[in-house]
Amino acid sequence: MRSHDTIAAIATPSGTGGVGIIRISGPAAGKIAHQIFLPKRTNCSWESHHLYHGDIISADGRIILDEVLVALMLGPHSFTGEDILEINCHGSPLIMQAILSELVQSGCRLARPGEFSQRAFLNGRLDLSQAEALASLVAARSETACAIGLAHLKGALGREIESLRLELIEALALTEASIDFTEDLAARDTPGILPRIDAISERLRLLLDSYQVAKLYTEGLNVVITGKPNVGKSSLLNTLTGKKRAIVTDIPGTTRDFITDQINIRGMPVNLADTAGIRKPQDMIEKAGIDLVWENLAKADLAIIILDGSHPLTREDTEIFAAIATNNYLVAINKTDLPSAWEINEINQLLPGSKILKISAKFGTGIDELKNAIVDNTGTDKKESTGVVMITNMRHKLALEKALSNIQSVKENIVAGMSPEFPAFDLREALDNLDEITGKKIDDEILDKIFSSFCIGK
Ligand SMILES: Nc1nc2c(ncn2[C@@H]2O[C@H](COP(=O)(O)OP(=O)(O)O)[C@@H](O)[C@H]2O)c(=O)[nH]1
Ligand SMILES: [Mg+2]
Repeated sequence: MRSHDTIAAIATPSGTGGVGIIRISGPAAGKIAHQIFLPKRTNCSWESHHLYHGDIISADGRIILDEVLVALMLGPHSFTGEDILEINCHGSPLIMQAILSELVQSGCRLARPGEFSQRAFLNGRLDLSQAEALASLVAARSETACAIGLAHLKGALGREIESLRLELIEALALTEASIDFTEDLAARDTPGILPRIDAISERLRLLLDSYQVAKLYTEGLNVVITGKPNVGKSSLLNTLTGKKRAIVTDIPGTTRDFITDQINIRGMPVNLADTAGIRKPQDMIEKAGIDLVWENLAKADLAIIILDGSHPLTREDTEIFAAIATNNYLVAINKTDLPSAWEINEINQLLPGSKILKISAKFGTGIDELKNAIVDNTGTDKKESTGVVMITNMRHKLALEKALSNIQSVKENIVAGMSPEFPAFDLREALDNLDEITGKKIDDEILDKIFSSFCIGK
């Protein structure tokens, strides 16, 4: 694809910084470079992918806008596949805006969000899964999310999809061969077809399974700290985050709002929420706070039930056990720095098989064990080590689910003794669904929607 217009955008975040980068891509990039850049040395040869030192000057040549380093990267060997000019100027928003205005005066159009990546995709420099990986890499909130984004950018997902495509094409070729040469033949008579189909569906399933785990590393694990008033929920939030995030007092019912913060445990972002203590509410505000707890508990990946080890258990504690028993939870007995008022086996019967930890939120004891238990509870370490390519993107998940359902109908039709046209049809559908992931076959409207969620300048 050749674009007719040349686009420009500030690629670095808004605000002040040491350096700011402005990107220009399109057919006029070279001409604009000559117009606005005055090299320090007279013999500037404008070799591709070389940095040159000089000034950016206004169109009339009278004002120096900044002293910069510029590089011209000639297509097709550039990020977008087009000619690109990159200006490294000083990171002042005023300077960057002035240069951008000058570029617009010289004929550039302001780039839309994601337009550089969209051009890279349309020029075959990246497949769609790689372009999307760029956006998730930029937005990643944990080391693992970065690693997954980088692996996809390097083509890991694209290669897995390509290899699945080849398997599908082979299965389709075998099936179609029987349509062409034999009449009244059932698809199940195609040699070796069923084991192939089973292998494909197993690989699709593995990719789909990776979504839950990868989602934890990209979006984080949602943990709600719950329990009756005064057991130390807010103290635990503060100890886990290392900040005075929530107010701690010995007055029951201090926390009324839903207070959230994020920490990182063994590379996993954990979204923590401190909540109002659950009891019979004493006023409207407390009731609203407690209603919010129930709402959020229903959505949480994990609840931490806090109990006060220094006071006897009460009906409020056991009511929480009863209400939460269907959730995924851990029990933390707090205030273990004080003499204990009850024995663990009192709750073993009420919450059989649950993981119970002893902590002191006030003095930080048992906190590392609790952090480990939070991540162990997700069971991710085991799955991570299987070395499967992981998917993190909802669009990819939906496409893979559709492909898996196509493959399931292929199998059902083969087993039911249908003629080969039926599985051939579903195999083609499965191919189309996989092609949506890499963008081999995709609607322009969907493409525009995908790229419009990217940052400007990417
Ligand atoms: N001794 C002791 N006191 C604690 C501990 N954790 C919290 N507290 C005290 O218990 C009271 C209630 O704590 P808070 O965190 O506000 O409880 P919440 O109502 O569950 O949020 C405060 O006086 C805290 O200082 C602990 O581990 N040991
Ligand atoms: Mg509190």
